[in-house]
Amino acid sequence: MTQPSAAIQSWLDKSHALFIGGRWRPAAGGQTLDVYNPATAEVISRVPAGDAADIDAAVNAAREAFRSWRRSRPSQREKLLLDLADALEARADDFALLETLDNGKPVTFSRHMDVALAIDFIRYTAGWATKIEGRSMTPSMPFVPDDKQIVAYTRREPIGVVGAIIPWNFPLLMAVWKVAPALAAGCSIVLKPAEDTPLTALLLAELAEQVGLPAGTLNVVTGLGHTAGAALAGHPGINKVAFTGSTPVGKLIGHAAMENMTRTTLELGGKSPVMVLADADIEAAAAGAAQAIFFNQGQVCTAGSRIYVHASIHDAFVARLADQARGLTLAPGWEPTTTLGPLVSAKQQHRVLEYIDQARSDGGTIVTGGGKGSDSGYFVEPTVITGLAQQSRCVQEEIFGPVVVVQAFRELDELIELANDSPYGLAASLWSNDLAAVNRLVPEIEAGSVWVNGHNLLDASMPFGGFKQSGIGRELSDSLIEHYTEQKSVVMIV
Ligand code: TXE
Repeated sequence: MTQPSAAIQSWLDKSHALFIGGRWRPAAGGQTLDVYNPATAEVISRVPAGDAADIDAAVNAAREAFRSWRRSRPSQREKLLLDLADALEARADDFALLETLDNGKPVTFSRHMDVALAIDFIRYTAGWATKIEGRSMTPSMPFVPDDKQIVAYTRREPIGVVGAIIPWNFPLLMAVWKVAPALAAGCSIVLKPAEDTPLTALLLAELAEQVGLPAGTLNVVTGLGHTAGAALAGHPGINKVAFTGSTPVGKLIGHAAMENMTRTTLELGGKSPVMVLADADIEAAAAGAAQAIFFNQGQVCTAGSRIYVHASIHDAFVARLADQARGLTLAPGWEPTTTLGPLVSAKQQHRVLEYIDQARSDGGTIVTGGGKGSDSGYFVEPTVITGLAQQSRCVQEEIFGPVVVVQAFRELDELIELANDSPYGLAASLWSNDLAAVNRLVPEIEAGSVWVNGHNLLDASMPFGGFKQSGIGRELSDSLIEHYTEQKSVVMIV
């Protein structure tokens, strides 16, 4: 095992604190939460269990900071974000190892996906700070004397204090997906990381302090969802809640936010179809489909968890997909050869194994996998299932683990129906070089992202979010302008 460096070990061992108003302090109630290493089920650190009193203090600190931060020069905000990205880059290896110890994911992915993408995204978003614009209009208004002029324009103003609640599957990346747009737009923010994976958010706050982000602009409160999270979502002092997590919790948050007319963006669950047409390059499609479901142990909101493959190539495809699954190396994430780590928690492992049992009792065939694959830690083997009906739970519900169901289709109309037969609509991928078929399908698929001959083709410049119960609003791209600012119409008679 790669042992954490002495510096990281002492960071893990220290008494962690909440970051509120530029100061580090214990939770008001004095409680802590244990942080587990999912590969060993051992406690590796403890963080404060913040609750409503801490959320209140953090929101007040953020409100206070917002008074001057909203007037800060855009170029200053851009520079601070670029400094934050540089500071993150300088500690990239530490962040990657912490993410692996906390979440379980293979360290190669932590370093070259999670941390690398977080750095890129902060840099991309920094540039928007100086590009927030309004429009000028030429209204025709009655009763304005002819010798007067009407000057009319719109301003984009920072929305205010943002409450961000994030999940455990990409802890650092989800933190920066909320923190960077908020800060670029001139908002202050209270961040509540997931209780399972709070570590990199705390280290990120240390970097924010180091680069000189003004006190109170970024606040981090670790704690449980139904206490700290609920207090944040329902707090009248926040102007916007940005949430990524499960659809049921997203609905609770949406209801709570609506009480105060708090603006919301919700990035929720998914059950994304992978559609393999008859002409597809079968090797590439099987390798791509394996990546689509097994990346991050399947704990990805866009995971390609339903595969629809043309009946003429179904058996050959399933054989290749199963080979891909068997070729993965299931081991602790810190080993450099690991390609599939443990799931994040005992709860998640239990949930995923229950779905596999459900597939068995629904008459499905477990082509490969189906077990834990290890007696220690929260592992689940990469699992390929066939022979299930469209209405079975494993086809309809988000499993959030390395488990994929393959079904056959014959006609494109049938494929469209099957693909859209889901409460979710986050993403979809198509594997084909038949341009006529691809262009027939793209407009029909109910999903916020459609990828062709690839999966998870995300970039900071492309809007990301869901149709249907996969959420409300978009992230990435220029969406901070819509979701982190208010629009004001100004009309003058001069
Ligand atoms: O998610 P939760 P859980 C899905 C996935 C997974 C399932 C359960 O299917 O198996 O959800 O995971 C906070 N008020 N996704 O239970 O509860 C919580 O503290 C306010 C998909 O871990 O949604 C954490 O910070 N906040 C998803 C965050 O919500 C509350 C990623 C997410 O946790 C709260 C994660 C409450 N009442 C899970 N209850 C994706 N789409 O990426 C919880 N939280």
